[in-house]
Amino acid sequence: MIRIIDLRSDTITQPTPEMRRAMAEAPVGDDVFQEDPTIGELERETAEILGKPAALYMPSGTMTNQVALRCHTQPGDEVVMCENAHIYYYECGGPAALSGVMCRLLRTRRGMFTADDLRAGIRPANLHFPRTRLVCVENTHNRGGGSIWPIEQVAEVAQAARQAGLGMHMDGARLWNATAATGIPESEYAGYFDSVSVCFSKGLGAPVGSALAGSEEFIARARHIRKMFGGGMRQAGIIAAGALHALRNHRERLADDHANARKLAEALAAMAGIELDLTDVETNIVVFRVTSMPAVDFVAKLQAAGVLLLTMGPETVRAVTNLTVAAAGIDAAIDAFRAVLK
Ligand code: TLP
Repeated sequence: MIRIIDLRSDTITQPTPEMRRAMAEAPVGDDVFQEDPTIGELERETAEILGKPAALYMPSGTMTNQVALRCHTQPGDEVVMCENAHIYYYECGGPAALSGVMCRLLRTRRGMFTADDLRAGIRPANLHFPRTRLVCVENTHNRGGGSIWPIEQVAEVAQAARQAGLGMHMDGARLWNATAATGIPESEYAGYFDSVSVCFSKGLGAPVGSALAGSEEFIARARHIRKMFGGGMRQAGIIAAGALHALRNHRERLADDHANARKLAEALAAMAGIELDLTDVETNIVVFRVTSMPAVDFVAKLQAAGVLLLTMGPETVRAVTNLTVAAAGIDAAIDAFRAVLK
C-alpha cells in the first residue's frame, strides 16, 4: 500500500486525539440563544488575540467573509480587492449574490497592492458611479503563494482607505501563519481593520469553523446576518471545542509547517522541469511552475505516486504543508517529485 502524502491544502487535517477528547467533553448549549459556553469562550479568546471587542463563530471562512461584506455594504456599492482575492475568486460569486455589490479588482504581484493602487481604484463622487465602500486585504494571500503583507504596506493602504472614508476588512484565514513567520502579533495586523476573518480549520487543524471579529456594534449586526445566511448553530460547542483546542495549542507549531514548506521548496527549485523563486516561499504554501508537462498531468502522476497536490492554473501547482505531514512525509514527497520528473 502506498502512503498518501496530502499536500492539497491545510484544510485536510484530521483532529488530533487530544482535540477529539476536548470536543467530546465540551459543555454545550443553544448558541442561537447565546447559551453555548464553549462558543462563548472561543469567541472571547479569539477577540482578545485579535485585539477586537467582539468575535462571532461561523461554519466557514467563506461565511465570515460574506457576512462581513454584507455588514459593510449596501447593494450597488463597490468593494476593492486584489483580482486573486479568495473573496472574489473562490466564493461562488458571493459578493454579487449575497450582498449585491460589485468588485473592483486590482492587479497585483502575489496579492499585495499599494496605497496608490487603491487610490486609483476608488471611484470619485459622480452621479454615474457606484459608491466605493470597502477594501479587502488577504493576509497571508492564498493565490499569492502564502505571501505576507508587510505591515508598513498595510498601514499605508489603511491610511488611504480612511482618507477616502472606506471600511477595511481582512480575510485573515491564515493570519496565524503571518504571525508565526514574522513575530508581529495578530492584533497588530488586525488594528488596521474594522473587521477580521480568521479560520481555525486551516493551519490550526480544527475540523470546523472560522470567526469574524470587530466592534460590539459590528458583531451584533453580523450575528443577525449570520442567522439570515443560515449560520445560526445550536449545540455547536462540540465543534467550537476543536477550534478552541487548536487556537490554544496549534499556533506555535505553524513554524514546523513553514520549515517543511521551505525544505520542499528548496528541493523543488533544484529540479529540472520546475520553476520556483525561493524568495516567494514565506509560509506554508508553495506555488511553482511546471515547465516539462501540463500541470494537470503532473498532478495526476504525483497522485499515482501517493502525493496529492492541486493545480492553480494550466502551468502552476500548489503544495500546502500541514499538521498531518511531518518532515519525513516531506522527504518522501521530494523523492516522488524526483521520480516523476526523471
Ligand atoms: N481556501 C481553500 C480553498 O477554498 C481554495 C484552500 O484550500 O486554500 N479565505 C482564504 C484566504 C482561504 O484560503 C479560504 C479557503 C477561505 C477564505 C474560505 O474558507 P472556508 O473553506 O472555510 O470557507
